[in-house]
Amino acid sequence: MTTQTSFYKHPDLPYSISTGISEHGHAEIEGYLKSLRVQGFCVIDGVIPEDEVAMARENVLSGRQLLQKDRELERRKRIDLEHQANSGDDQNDNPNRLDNWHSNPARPPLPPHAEICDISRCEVFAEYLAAPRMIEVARAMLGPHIRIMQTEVNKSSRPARKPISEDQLRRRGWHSDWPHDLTAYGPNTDQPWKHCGAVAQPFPDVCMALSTVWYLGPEDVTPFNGGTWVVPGSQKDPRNPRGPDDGIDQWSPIPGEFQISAPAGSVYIQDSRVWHSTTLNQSDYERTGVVCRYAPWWLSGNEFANLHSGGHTLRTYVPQDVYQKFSPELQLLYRHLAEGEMDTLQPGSQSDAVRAQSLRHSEETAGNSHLVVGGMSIEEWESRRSQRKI
Ligand SMILES: O=C(O)CCC(=O)C(=O)O
Ligand SMILES: [Fe+2]
Repeated sequence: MTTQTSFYKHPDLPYSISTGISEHGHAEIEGYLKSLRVQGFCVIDGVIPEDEVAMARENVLSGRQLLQKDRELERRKRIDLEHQANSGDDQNDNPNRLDNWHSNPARPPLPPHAEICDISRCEVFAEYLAAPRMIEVARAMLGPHIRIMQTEVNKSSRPARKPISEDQLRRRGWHSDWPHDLTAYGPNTDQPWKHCGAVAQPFPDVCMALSTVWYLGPEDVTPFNGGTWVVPGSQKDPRNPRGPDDGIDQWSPIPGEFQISAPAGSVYIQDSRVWHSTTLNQSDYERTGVVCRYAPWWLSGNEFANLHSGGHTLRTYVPQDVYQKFSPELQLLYRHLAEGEMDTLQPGSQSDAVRAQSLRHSEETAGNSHLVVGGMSIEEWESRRSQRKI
C-alpha cells in the first residue's frame, strides 16, 4: 500500500451494510423497485456469481485490447474511403470528419463510420447484462421493450499514481447521466453533430433510463477503492449539478451524499437523473468497471445516444456473427444495433397491444357510470392490474 492521506483509516471496511431488501423472488424485486423509486438507486448483489467474476473481468480486460485493434481497422478503412473520394488530399481521421456529413447526411451511419459497439468483444461478460433480476427490474421501471443504448467497458477506477491529498478526496464530479446529462457530451457551434441530446429542465418526473455500473473486482467495492458517490432522492429535485442556472458546485461535497459498497460481481443501478460522481481509488487495485445504460424503445437512441464518453461516433454496431452467438435474451437488448437486424417491438409490448385491440373490437359495453376521473392512484391501478393478470 502506498502512503496516502486518507479519510478512511481502515481500508478493510465491510463491503456492505444490509439494505433490508429480502432475498429471492417477488419481495426482492419489489425491494429494488422501491429503492429505485424512493432513493433513485439500488444495488443488486452477486449478479455475477462470486466464482465467475474473475472470468467476466478477464473477458472485459482482453475485450478492451481487441476493441482497440478493431477501431484501428475501422479508422484505416475510413481513411481509405476518404482517399478514394478525394484522391491526392492529405487525409486523417480526427473526429472533425463528421463535420462534412452535411454533404452526405445519411443517418444513422454504417460501418466504418459507425464504430464497433464495446459489447462485441466482451461476449462472456455480455451475457450477465440479461440476468433475470436485471431484466425484471429494468422492465418494471421502463416497460417491456428495453434496449441497451450505451456500453462502455472501459469504466474502471484506477489506483492513483501519486499520494492523494485531502483536497482531492473532497473533490466530486456530480452529474446525472444521458439523457439527463446537461452537457450533452460536449456540443459546440463548430461541431453541431457533437450533441447526444439532453432532456430540458425541469426534468419530467419519469424514469427514462437506468444507468448501471458493473463492479468486476478484483476487490469488493468500498468507499476506499472507488465506490460510486450518490445523492439519494436527487432524481426528484428540479435543480441539477450541471444546470447552468442552478448555483450548485459540481466539484464539492453535497449534504446527504453517500458512497456505494458492494461485493465484486454486483451492479449499481440508478435512475439517470440521480446526481452521482466517480470516486478516487485509494487502493492498489483497479476497480474494474463497465457502464451500460438501459432505456425504453421510445428514447431516441440510434440518433442521439452513442456519442458516449468512450466514442466519437453517432452510432455503434454489433457485427452479425457476434450477435448470432448472443443468447435470445441478450439479443433483445442489442437488436437495435445489430448489423442487418430490424428491431420490432418485443413480446411484452406486443401482447399488451393485442389485449388493447381486443377491447376495441369487443361488442360488449359496460358503460362508464362507475368512473370517477382522477380517482385512482398508480398504486391502486398496479394492484388491480396484477390481480387481473393472475
Ligand atoms: O464509475 C463510477 O463509479 C461512475 C461512472 C459514471 O458516473 C459514468 O460513467 O457516468
Ligand atoms: Fe455517470
